[in-house]
Amino acid sequence: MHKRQVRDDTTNSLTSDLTEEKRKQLCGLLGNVELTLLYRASVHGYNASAFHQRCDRQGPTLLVAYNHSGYIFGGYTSVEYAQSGQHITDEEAFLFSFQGKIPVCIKINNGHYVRYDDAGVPNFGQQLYFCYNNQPVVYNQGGGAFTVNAATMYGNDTQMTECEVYKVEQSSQISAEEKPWRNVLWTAERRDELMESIRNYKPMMTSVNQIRILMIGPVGAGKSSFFNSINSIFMGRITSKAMSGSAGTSLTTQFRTYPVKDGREGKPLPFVLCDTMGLEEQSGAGLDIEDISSILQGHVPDRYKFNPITPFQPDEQKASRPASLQEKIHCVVYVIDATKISLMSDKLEEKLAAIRRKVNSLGIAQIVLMTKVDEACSLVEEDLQSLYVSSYIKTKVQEVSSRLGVPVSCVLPVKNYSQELELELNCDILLLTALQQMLNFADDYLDDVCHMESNPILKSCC
Ligand SMILES: Nc1nc2c(ncn2[C@@H]2O[C@H](COP(=O)(O)OP(=O)(O)O)[C@@H](O)[C@H]2O)c(=O)[nH]1
Ligand SMILES: [Mg+2]
Repeated sequence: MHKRQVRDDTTNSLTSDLTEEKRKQLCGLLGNVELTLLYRASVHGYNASAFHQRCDRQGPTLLVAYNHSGYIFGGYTSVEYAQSGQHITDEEAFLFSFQGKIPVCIKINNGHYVRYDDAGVPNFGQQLYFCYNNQPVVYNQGGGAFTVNAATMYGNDTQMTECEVYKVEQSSQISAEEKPWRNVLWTAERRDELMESIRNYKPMMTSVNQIRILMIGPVGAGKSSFFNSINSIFMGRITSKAMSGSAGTSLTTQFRTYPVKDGREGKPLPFVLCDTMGLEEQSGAGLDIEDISSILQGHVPDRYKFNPITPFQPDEQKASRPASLQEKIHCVVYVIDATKISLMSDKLEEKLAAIRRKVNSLGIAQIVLMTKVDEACSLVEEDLQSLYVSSYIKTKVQEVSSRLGVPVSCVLPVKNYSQELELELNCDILLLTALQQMLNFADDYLDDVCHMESNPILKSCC
């Protein structure tokens, strides 16, 4: 199904400068939408009246500008142009610019109007004007509505080669790939096989009896829910041991290590899920990079209560002795909400990048757990088995992979148990596949440690 979604609304053909890839990425910022090209300045004219003739009363629109330096940038407004003579409030408005291959979003600042709805040329926040003076020019007047940097947004090059406006509509049909982009066996046998292989898993070093998996991610991403979900699968019923919820700031403030038992009276399983306080954007709030470093190296005890003001102070005696390999983290899982990827702030992205550098330097395995795939795509909400035919989920996986700098193959989409009262086969399969992959990755890490370790005792155990 390779339907071109950029439709022409005129009888004479109107072609778009937007490549298929960029169009998909821009759609990704807006949800499951279709774009229809309404106006192309080089064809219809760079003047305000040409713009209004074609773009007024068309509902939400996306403006895409191109300049001589090769920048592609613009903005979205969910409120239609109508020359109403009103100040327009639009909390959904944003500016974007492709930085490298990725579109970066700048949301409108609180308490600012997106524009004064008059007969003038298109502008965002009465700050960034397109077709300024009815010329192929972009003009940044400055102001508080958007935090714009003209250098990063369009390379300070104000000469546009094109300016396009697209009508944005919710897609009536959900785009699906013909062939799944990952193969999953959605059978009860597969679930049992995964459970069995996790039960029987043995870390490849005898000095480690349980793999320690650290979950890191913003508040509300679904860290606690992932533990609850895995625990539920092995308990055979829905459980909620780790407190989960949707509170704005971090509900989990303790470092908790959660072992999972194989059933009520069962043996402990060969992994421990470590749940942390959420990552908050601001420094001095939420989990700090120093805290994470201490956790990674095995210095933070279970139930340690984080203090967002001061990072973890290791007990001097203990810190002088390196923690054993069993106490360290063997796999880091970045838990990211699929519905929030495009809106991830630069600050959070930077914080994650700093953590990733730390984790890389220690050689620890890393995985992205992309949660809430059900909320992200209605196709998936209806039927979880559509996950790997959903084009939208595919673009989200690609986006999170490039924003976090991890390979696509390390991004594992899941749906956690959230409101369910009973276990569900498809949910189980995705969750167990993710867990199995974490154990595989941890094995790779231990294998590396084994090779690097000059200690003959450790060597002998491999
Ligand atoms: N629909 C849906 N909701 C989820 C999923 N994962 C988590 N949630 C919900 O998101 C909210 C925050 O989850 P929580 O696990 O507390 O996030 P944490 O802050 O990362 O520990 C809770 O209300 C969960 O029920 C998911 O995969 N799908
Ligand atoms: Mg939590």
